[in-house]
Amino acid sequence: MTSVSVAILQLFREKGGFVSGEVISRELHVSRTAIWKQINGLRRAGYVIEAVPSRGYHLLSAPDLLSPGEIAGYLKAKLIGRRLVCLATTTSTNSDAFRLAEQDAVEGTVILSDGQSSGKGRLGRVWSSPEGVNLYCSVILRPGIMPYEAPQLTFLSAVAVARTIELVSDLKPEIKWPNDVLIKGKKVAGLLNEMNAETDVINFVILGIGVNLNMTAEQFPPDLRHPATSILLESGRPVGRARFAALLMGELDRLYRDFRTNGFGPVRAEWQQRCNAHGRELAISDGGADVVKGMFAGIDSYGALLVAGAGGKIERILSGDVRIL
Ligand code: BT5
Repeated sequence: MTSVSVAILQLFREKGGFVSGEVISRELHVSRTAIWKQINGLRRAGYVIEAVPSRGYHLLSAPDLLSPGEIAGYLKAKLIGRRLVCLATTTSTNSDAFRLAEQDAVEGTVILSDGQSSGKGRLGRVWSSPEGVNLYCSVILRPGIMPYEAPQLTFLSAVAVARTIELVSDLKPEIKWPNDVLIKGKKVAGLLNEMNAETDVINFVILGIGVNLNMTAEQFPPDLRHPATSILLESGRPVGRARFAALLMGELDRLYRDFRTNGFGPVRAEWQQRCNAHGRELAISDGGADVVKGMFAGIDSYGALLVAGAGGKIERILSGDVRIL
């Protein structure tokens, strides 16, 4: 999509209703003939645009495309999304982001793809990524923090995803330690953060975010580790992918800029509020019998789950299966 078409779409969204050729021409410094050509290009890409001689152009509907033009129309973020790379397909947006970050891509670059052929979960697991229905994106950050503080950014992305789900639906998402977002106990989003670091400096962090937006029941693989769902399945209404992507970038932007000024405190507080274990008793097992039991006591700055055992002794949990009793 050309930069003029992107700007025309932005004008349609800003002004609403009919926008005259004269206004477009004046604001974008392009001729009326050039506008006509761009409008026809947009129509070929699936946009339905009405043209009435005395009134101008009117955007009636937009395809559910994950294109820079569609996303830019909704995007208000300053840092996150200042460069957008939208792909029709790829192996994994995290791998693409890693490569771009190694080539000095600016902080805030976001890579999105319509589908992924080898979407990555944690520990070598696979993230199911059918085309055209969900959000798969990776954000490049260059935070001035120590490598051991990097898990803080995973918590930040979980809060951003939960906030965005609330913006587009009436659903009440919950966060499950360490990195899942759930709706009614079923996984709707997964986060995979990767980094390139030396002993005491982070070169960059990749926030990998997968959210099941419009996936149907048949599109889920049968052998998932935990029950899974999508926003469509839970709310009964499809979600515009570009709008969701832009709103998510907006929340990431707000949280990240606050994080850089005020540190991890605000993110930690909101994460703890939104955690499904908030105020609950937990049992943690290492695959076999329960090893620790106690009340949820939050998370620490290294990403550990804190559990208050009998007598108030705080245990730090770094891995394991967490059950709510
Ligand atoms: C995660 O791993 O939850 C991290 C997923 C991160 C995906 C994003 S998409 C954009 C970016 N690019 C990438 O290549 N990755 C990131 P984990 O906690 O290990 O969960 C993986 C497990 O969840 C799998 O083993 C399945 O059982 C299950 N699963 C796979 N696909 C799923 C889906 N679409 N929805 C819910 N569960 C799924």
